[in-house]
Amino acid sequence: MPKVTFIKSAVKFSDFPVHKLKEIAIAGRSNAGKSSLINTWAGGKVAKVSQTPGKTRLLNFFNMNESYCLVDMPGYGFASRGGDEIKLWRKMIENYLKQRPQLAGLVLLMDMARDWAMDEESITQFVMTHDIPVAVVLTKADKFSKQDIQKAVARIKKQSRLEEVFPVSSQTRKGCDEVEEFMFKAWIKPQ
Ligand SMILES: Nc1nc2c(ncn2[C@@H]2O[C@H](COP(=O)(O)OP(=O)(O)OP(=O)(O)O)[C@@H](O)[C@H]2O)c(=O)[nH]1
Ligand SMILES: [Mg+2]
Repeated sequence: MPKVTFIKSAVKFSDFPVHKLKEIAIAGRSNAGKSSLINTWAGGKVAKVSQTPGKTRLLNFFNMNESYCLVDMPGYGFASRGGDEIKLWRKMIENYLKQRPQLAGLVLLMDMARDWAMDEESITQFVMTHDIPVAVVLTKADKFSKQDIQKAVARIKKQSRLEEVFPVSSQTRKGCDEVEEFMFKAWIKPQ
């Protein structure tokens, strides 16, 4: 089990942790299961799982195995926050990208029940323009049969045109270690 420890929360560059570790951003719609996945990797509660989704407006930095850093990003996509939300989110990512050359990859989480949508497409395009690789993690797999999980993976691969699509359940831990292994091997290890 990876050793995950909370470093700090930050909004602006001056508050970001000072380190040379590579960083991997964990992004996705509110309620997608970002914090839950981090807690599953940790084997305990290090990230806040929101009762009221979409409350987190901060970047939360976590140390992963003393070897790299995970950044839990604020969720996007709550209608109540209006159409400008994705723009604000984009602006925050843009600032983060400009100021964090150590960003090594983006893990985009989405509920397996959902289809790839404009928000996911827009973030992926934006990040890939900056040469940051993207992998998709389909969450809450415990709610689906094996066959439906396979179908969902194929559907999202087709819709997103991305190759790396992983099904996970933070409830059963299934698939979570595979994602961790992928991130490390593909994005961290080759320095
Ligand atoms: N069944 C099931 N529920 C899950 C799973 N992962 C997360 N959830 C539930 O989904 C809800 C949202 O989880 P969070 O981890 O807080 O989601 P988040 O993406 O961090 O949300 P924000 O911080 O609001 O952006 C919680 O009620 C979790 O218990 C999973 O693998 N299976
Ligand atoms: Mg969260």
